[in-house]
Amino acid sequence: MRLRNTLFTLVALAGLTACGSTYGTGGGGIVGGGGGGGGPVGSVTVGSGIQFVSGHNGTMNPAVDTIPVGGTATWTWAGSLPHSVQSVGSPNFASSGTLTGSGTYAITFPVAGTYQYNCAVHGSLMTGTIVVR
Ligand SMILES: [Cu+2]
Repeated sequence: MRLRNTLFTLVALAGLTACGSTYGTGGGGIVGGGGGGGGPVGSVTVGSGIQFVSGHNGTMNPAVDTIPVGGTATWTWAGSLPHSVQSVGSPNFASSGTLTGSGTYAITFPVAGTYQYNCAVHGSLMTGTIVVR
């Protein structure tokens, strides 16, 4: 009995690992925007000026959000300027191009670490950090 339960656990974990991968080399890792079912999340407003603004603590450039391992960060565009989200260094993640005015981008972070990002249009003028722990 005990062995059987252990096997079940291992199989379940293997399943999670296979499906739970987020940022990879390609576009995998983008979690569909909007919605947002349970669980803690990072929430960042993109714009309306040249800034990322944390929805948690109001920090900007860098906007600093701390989320738990496995948490999701969501960026929501506002304002009339074009912006994007792109990682600085690895792992690689990026919104699909530059958006203006509205739209969202979300990604799940399964591994603890400090992830810096900026905007492809505004570079070092517009930065943020996601701390995952
Ligand atoms: Cu920008």
